[in-house]
Amino acid sequence: MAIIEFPKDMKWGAATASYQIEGAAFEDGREASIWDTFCRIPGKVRDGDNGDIACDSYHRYEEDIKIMKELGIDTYRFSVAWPRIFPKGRGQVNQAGVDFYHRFVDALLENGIEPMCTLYHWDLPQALQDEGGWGNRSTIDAFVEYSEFMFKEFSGKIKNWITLNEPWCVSFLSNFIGEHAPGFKDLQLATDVSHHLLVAHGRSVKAFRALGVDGQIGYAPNVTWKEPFSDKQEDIDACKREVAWFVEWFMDPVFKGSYPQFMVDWFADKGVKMNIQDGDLEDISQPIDFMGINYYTGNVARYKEDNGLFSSEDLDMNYDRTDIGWPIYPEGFYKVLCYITELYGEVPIYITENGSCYNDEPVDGRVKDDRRISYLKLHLAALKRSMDSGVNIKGYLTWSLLDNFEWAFGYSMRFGIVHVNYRTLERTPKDSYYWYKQTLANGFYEL
Ligand code: JSK
Repeated sequence: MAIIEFPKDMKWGAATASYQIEGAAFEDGREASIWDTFCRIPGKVRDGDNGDIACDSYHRYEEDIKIMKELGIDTYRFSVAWPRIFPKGRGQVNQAGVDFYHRFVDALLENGIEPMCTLYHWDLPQALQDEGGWGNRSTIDAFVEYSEFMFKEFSGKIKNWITLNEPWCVSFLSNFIGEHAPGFKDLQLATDVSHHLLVAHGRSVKAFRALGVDGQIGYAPNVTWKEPFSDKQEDIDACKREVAWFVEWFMDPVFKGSYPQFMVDWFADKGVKMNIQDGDLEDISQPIDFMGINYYTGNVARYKEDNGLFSSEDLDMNYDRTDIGWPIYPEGFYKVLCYITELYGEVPIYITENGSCYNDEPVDGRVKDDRRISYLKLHLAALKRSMDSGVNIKGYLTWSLLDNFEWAFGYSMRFGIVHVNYRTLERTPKDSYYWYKQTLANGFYEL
């Protein structure tokens, strides 16, 4: 037994994203995003689920905010649906969509909850995809137009901004692995998308500075950790590539103004060419105020000739897995945070997502999700250990406030600390919700 205690000024919160919770998919002038389209392609999303209704938070946000207030969080991370603001991606603003986010943000502020706004959490307007989406540099300009509009409109209300959520998922998972919208399997396209996303991020940060917005801005890459199975150089190198796909690929350009050469070479060997224009890396490497880090899982891995993109394989170490099948690996959380700090210095970090999938259902009105509590305890202990090692953690936001639409898994995978009944839309706080509430109130917990 040990007491894990956090600094008094640490920020605590919970996170969600527009397409995963809002519903009201075609209300008040919102038009299609790439996820509306993708969900309608047979076989792409489990059980043919889609975000048409989701948690109906578009209509039930007052109830959701009551739940947050009762939980005692400082910060709520949500995302804005770009196609509610610009239904065609650029040009004509949809005032009804803008009004919704004003009502919502005002309600958060009235309840003493600090909004943290993600501008891009995967719901690209379909109209932009029709012109090539993130594969086309014109989407960069559309994103800057959208983000500038949001900065001006919500300046003074929203002080915490995140340009992009999980650029690895937006590029490689969506355009190379093909599991997420738009669902392509093209490594060149995915690499181009990764670069265009970073340029869009950098130019959005530039616009934020030029407008003199009062607040802080960052982005939220998802990371993992691969621990070498042995001290053989080939195992170490394989793990280094796997980690760099998430870390150095998306952070070196921002913090150092260059791509990691060993990865550029590796991709070149796969026939990938870097399509970088003059000024791109200067735009990308704008100073940011904080970095959001999303961490769920990691593993032990080793070299395996010609296996996958990086000649590596994950090992089955018999670690416990969450219900989505991801190994529980809190040590990787500690290691990757230390690694990031070693590479880029003591950049302020918010954990913008960390949490687990367990599909426990209510029994007599109670959800006994002690496995989620255990996951949280282990990861918060690793987080605390990283802070003791010099990682500059400012806050921790759990994924997710609510069970919600888990992308290609549809509604079958539940990450919430609050259960949602998708038939009645009833919310039931789980045991983990009460554990989190107590931990926030105390500033410590017993491991
Ligand atoms: C959860 C990562 C944002 C928020 C949450 C999914 C994810 C993922 C999901 C990787 C992945 C699949 C599948 C196969 C092989 C790669 C959401 N986060 N979430 N975060 N990350 N092989 N590699 N070595 O819902 O909206 O990969 O990948």
